[in-house]
Amino acid sequence: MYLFLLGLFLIFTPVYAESIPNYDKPYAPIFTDKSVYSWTDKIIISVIAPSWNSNSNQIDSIGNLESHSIKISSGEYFLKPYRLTETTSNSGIFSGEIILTGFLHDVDDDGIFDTNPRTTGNGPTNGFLEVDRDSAITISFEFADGVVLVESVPVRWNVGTINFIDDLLFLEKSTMVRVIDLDMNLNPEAIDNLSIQLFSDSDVAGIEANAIETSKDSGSFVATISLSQNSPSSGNRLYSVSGDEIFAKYDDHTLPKPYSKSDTLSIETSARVDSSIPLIERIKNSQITFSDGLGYELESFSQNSQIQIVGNISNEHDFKQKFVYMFQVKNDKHVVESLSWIRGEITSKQSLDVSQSWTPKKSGLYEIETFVWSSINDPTALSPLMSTLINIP
Ligand SMILES: [Ca+2]
Ligand SMILES: [Ca+2]
Ligand SMILES: [Ca+2]
Ligand SMILES: [Ca+2]
Repeated sequence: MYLFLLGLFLIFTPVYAESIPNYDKPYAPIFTDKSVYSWTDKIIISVIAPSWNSNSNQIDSIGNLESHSIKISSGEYFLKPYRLTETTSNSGIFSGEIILTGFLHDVDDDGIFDTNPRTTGNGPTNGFLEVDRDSAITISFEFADGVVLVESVPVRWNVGTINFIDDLLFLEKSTMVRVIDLDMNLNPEAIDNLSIQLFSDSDVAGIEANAIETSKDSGSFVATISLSQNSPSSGNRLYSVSGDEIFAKYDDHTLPKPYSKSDTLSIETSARVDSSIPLIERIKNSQITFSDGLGYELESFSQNSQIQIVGNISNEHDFKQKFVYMFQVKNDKHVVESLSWIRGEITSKQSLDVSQSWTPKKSGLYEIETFVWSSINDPTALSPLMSTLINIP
């Protein structure tokens, strides 16, 4: 009885030829290099199928047999059979790639289509496949008779992002603007580019800068621009003055649902432009002097008689500046007896006298401090603090 069963087992156990997989180990997961793709991406496909490594001394292939084919499909379009080749002669891992070719679409609103949709190729690296915006790529492999492995990855468009690489921009220096829109990597084997509009408070017409893809397959685009107050806007140079806001705008014509395929969204960012001169050197604050009510310089002081404290600031730079000039009087116990300020704007190369009256009520030693801030709300010092000691007899 036992011998009879064993005999049957031997008879019915199939014996495979070298090129046919081991049915007892139906292990062949399919992998893609990303979990989501855009419409013109490259897809790298790997299939782990050790049982298809028929010859450990040579590179084997899978997918090109009619009986055990690989099909790569995007709905109505497909590549079949598609051949994948072993990564090394004994790896049992098979790989290949295809390039998605999207559909006819104008990505920059110039009236000209920017894609070349086509479906062609039989592997392992020459495949091109048309694909729609909201679809999926399905890879199937008939691993063994009646055993079909399937992997599916979604394809969709993305909303682009834009940002300045620096938080604060400086005049007469260059800066970079970056757009990330994976949908604009129209050719994953070449550097693509797109245009960014830039304008400033001082030049609302602005410029159109060309942003270059950072590598062949990054979908990240960078434009280098310079900001100048001495030259008009031209090329990648934008006219602006200190204090301007600089705007960068990218029009995304490749938007995901719920947008329609023909929708456009302007993606914008802005940054403040500042002079490259350090803040503390923006305004020159001179030593104070003292005068009487008629403007004559005071040689001595006395209790209960009014003193005019006269300060002077100058703007040696070629841009106008807003400022707040502060007077502060402290007694010998460091208690503030008087605090006042003058708010104003100083034009380029201008010198301004600022004065404030003060009447000492008691004798003693007083410290008079003057300082310049950019505003009451923004206590950024535009010059070093100046301090003077006076004695009231
Ligand atoms: Ca092999
Ligand atoms: Ca176009
Ligand atoms: Ca590219
Ligand atoms: Ca997009």
